Amino acid sequence: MAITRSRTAEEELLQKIPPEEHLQMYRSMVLIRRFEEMAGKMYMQAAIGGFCHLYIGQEAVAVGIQSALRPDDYVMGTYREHGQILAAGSDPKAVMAELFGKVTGVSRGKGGSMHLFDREKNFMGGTAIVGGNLPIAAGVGFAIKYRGGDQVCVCYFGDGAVNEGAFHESLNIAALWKLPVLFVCENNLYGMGTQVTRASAVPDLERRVVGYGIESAQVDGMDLLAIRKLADTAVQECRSGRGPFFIEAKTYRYRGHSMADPATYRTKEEVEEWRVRDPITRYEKQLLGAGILNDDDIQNVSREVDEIVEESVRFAEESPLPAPHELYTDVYAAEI
Ligand SMILES: Cc1ncc(C[n+]2csc(CCOP(=O)(O)OP(=O)(O)O)c2C)c(N)n1
Repeated sequence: MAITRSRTAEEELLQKIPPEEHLQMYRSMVLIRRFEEMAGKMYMQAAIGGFCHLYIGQEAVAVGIQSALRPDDYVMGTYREHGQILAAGSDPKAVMAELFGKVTGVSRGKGGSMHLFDREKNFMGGTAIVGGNLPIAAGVGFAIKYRGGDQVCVCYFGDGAVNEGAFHESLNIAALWKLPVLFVCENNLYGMGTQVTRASAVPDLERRVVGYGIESAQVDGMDLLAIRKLADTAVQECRSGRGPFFIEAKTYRYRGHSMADPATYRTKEEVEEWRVRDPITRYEKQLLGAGILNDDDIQNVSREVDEIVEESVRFAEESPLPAPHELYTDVYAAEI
């Protein structure tokens, strides 16, 4: 399926989705953007240690996909998962506290940026291993099927993961056993500093899944409404028991691979070209144009989100570090 977008389809969707849902999706994207900008700032002040991979530029993907899910569906994240877990509805305070390594964090301060978990939101974790989350997602899909449920497991990964063995093993078994897994490849064009054209023999990543007989589609990853539309279809496919679905979302990260990356492997012009297509600005214009939001609504969201982010930092700063004895808790499923 090629990338498709038409004016009328866009207008139809703008009208079809209730205004309060539009507001929620818009707020979610702005929250992720501001949260990530703050995380970057906190990292530079050494309040956050270790690695830190920001999601800025990719907000429409997680928010669009999440908007098509039910609360009992599952999500498997990557190490670029701050945006993915916030889209899933986790408390920004607990996410920021985790980045600070505090005991009030979503992983009680033991996971950090790359290992955010939230059992309550069925967010099954970030993973530091490229492609390492795909077999786990297949396992979650198997568990859903084994228990006779109709939930779906979304699995996010980057263009780099497509060249890992785990990708192929997971897609094969998911297709063979018709597991309800929605594979979402966030193709942001780079795996660290390597352009996808230098890493993948077939850079048109959607074609890489043809051999597994999996339904697939590409989508403009900077277009929230297009993602939402495709996600509705894809989630329905998975939920109906017809097996997995693969989405390639063509997106872009504005910042370097991690906070340690000055991103000298690409030009400023390239970054600017993508910024012109910014997913938040684009959606904002669509909502204003359709009269769904007005300037006051936009300002209210901005103020509200800034307060949430400020509060999350305050909460993280004031929270204690895990006590030394916590080294021995939550290590095994049962205490030993
Ligand atoms: C199995 C494995 N190999 C290598 C690495 C080092 N590594 C971390 S991120 C990354 C790039 C992955 O890029 P991509 O999958 O496109 O995701 P993105 O960072 O663009 O979101 C690499 C090679 C790793 N963490 N795991």
